[in-house]
Amino acid sequence: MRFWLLPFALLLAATAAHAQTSGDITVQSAWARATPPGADTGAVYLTLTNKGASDDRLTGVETPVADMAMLHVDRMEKGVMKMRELKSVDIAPGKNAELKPGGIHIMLMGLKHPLKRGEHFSVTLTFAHAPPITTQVEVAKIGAAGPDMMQMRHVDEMGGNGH
Ligand SMILES: [Cu+2]
Repeated sequence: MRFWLLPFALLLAATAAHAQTSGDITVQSAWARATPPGADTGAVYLTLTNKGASDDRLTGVETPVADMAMLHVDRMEKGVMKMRELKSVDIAPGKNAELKPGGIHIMLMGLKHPLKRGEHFSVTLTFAHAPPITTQVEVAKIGAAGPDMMQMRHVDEMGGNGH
């Protein structure tokens, strides 16, 4: 019994570390790309879920690793990818708001040190209604399309060969 319970408990602990709930909002899968030496900007991606019955919004982000964190969205303008600042990100009731490459992201400006693969750092998210959430961001490799774990799953689906 002991031998069966131990891995199960570890699995639960790992799962809990990657999802945080505050009020009706849950944040999970927070990750960032590693940054090359000398870069002073980075981006954080994560998924927000609203389990409540009313609208909420992500309104602000703070992190100790950068001077400033802003909400940005990528969009094409005359064939050029540009980033626009967002005041907030809507999280509709019963829905996910996914911050991911090529879309909405948390822009880190004035990085205090490069983000290294395998490291973790904290971000604090503030919302229009839910109390603030502080979560850990996992740093994936430079140019990653997703967190390291998702990356592995992706490779599996592609039949074992990467990109
Ligand atoms: Cu940006």
